[in-house]
Amino acid sequence: MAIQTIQTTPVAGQRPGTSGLRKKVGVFQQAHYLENFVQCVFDTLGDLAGKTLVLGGDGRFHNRAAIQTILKMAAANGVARVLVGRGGILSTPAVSCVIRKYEAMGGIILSASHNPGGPDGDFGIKYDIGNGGPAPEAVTDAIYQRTTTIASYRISDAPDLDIDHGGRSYLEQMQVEVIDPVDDYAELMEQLFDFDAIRKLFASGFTMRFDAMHAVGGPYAKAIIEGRLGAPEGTVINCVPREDFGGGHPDPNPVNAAELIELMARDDAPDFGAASDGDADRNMIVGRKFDVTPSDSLAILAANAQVAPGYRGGIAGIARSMPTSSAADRVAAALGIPCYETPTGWKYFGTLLDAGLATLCGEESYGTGSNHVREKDGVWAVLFWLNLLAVKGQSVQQIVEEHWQRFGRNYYSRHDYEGIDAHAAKVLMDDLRVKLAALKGVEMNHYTVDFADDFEYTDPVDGAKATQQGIRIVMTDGSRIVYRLSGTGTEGATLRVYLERYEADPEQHHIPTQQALAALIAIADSVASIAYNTGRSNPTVIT
Ligand code: VG1
Ligand code: CO
Repeated sequence: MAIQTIQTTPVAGQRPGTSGLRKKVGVFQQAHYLENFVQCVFDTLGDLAGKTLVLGGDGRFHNRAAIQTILKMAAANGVARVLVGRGGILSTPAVSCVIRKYEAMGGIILSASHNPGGPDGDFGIKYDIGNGGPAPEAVTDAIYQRTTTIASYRISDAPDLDIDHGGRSYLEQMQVEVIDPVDDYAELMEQLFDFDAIRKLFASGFTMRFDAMHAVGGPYAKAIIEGRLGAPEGTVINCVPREDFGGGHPDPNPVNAAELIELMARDDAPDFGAASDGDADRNMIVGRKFDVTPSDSLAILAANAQVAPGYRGGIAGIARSMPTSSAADRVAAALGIPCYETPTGWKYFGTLLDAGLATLCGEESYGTGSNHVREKDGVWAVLFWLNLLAVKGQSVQQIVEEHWQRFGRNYYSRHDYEGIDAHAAKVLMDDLRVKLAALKGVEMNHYTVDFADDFEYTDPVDGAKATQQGIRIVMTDGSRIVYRLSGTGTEGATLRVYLERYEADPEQHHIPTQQALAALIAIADSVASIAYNTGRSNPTVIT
């Protein structure tokens, strides 16, 4: 065994997006591509002597090969110890949990999350820092800068390591410990939620279907929900992580998890339905014949946090991404706690959680989480709902409708225009920016524009600034239209249009969502000339 220094040259385009570096598998398979990026991560971290690194991924195609490469590079760069999930498997929240529990320097997660996998699909890599959260922009910027000048990387020529059996071994001087992917995480969940109450709920005949979408949430949901909580076998479906996610799109929304939605729409549907994404940090919550929007889910968990032992002492604050509906703000106001509005991406919640300013966080994109780790957490959200259902003894629909009665309903929808021409998307956003100032006071479709701007954020803890985080048009009644370009896609551009309208009157709480938002949808199209600019008359995905 020897440590090699391999000459290389910079590869263009290695700037991490909303959540890590994501590219087609074929790009990651190019010579030096992964190695360059990983070396830049190590170079940015500085002295690695004596440090522990956590390593795992969502099991998608190329995961195992990438794990071996990274192990050999970690050894060659002087990392003291790596904790790697057995089979190369660790969900994103589990990596966060393990980093925190073992006080690791950080972790590398191999995942393109909700993006499709397989040889023709996407691959991705992201770095989590010592608090267990996504590297903040200062770190990802430094990594990116380094990718533009890299000249060599270090790697051991040792043979591949056995990662399929637990236990310790050595690679060069580095200790490698293969850990059970689920145990530490399951133990943490047991501390947060009332497992006895949930066990009783299942024992009483309560039925559930959890669709793991052939992704990494499967082993966690199976071990916890069927194993520790005693739900009958078959409660968790599609629970073996597959390299291509069974050919599906592991994005738990009503469009991609159509099979679950169809099941939940039947008269004999289970009491509760849920799904998680590729790396198990997203969650979808479904009742019988009733979908819960992620924005409502955050608000409802916040309003009822005390049902769970982990939050019995109350919550300090809530944080939500800007495009997420303001349903959580109303709960925060009622609780007399702050609600923070951050740019899209979990990395912006880390400082608020570390400082104890926020306890619960959420994004409209099916992401919910808390200060138990520093990533969003799909299985956690599902267990929180189970705890809530066990304590309340009501249906999902009853819980949501009672919430609306108390706080009002924030009608909410996101329209995605996927895979549009990148230049056309840029033109659309640039044109919108030019129009913003003139929109103030303009009346359209019975709405009057209160203000329109490009969202900017200054982190209240460390003062870091983020600009151009989404264009918002806010109406005098608080209704909003937000436009953003996705930072996770790998083909062309994706335009996201977020729509929100508040309705206090319970008599008006049962309008179909797209109908309730029709006037705003029309304004969104006309102000941004979406059809004209993108050549699309309809969104590709509506959630
Ligand atoms: C999307 C979501 C964002 C989420 C991100 C990562 O980003 O909108 O809310 O944090 O995905 O989620 P974008 O830039 O495409 O809108 V995941 O589950 O891919 O880690
Ligand atoms: Co994800």
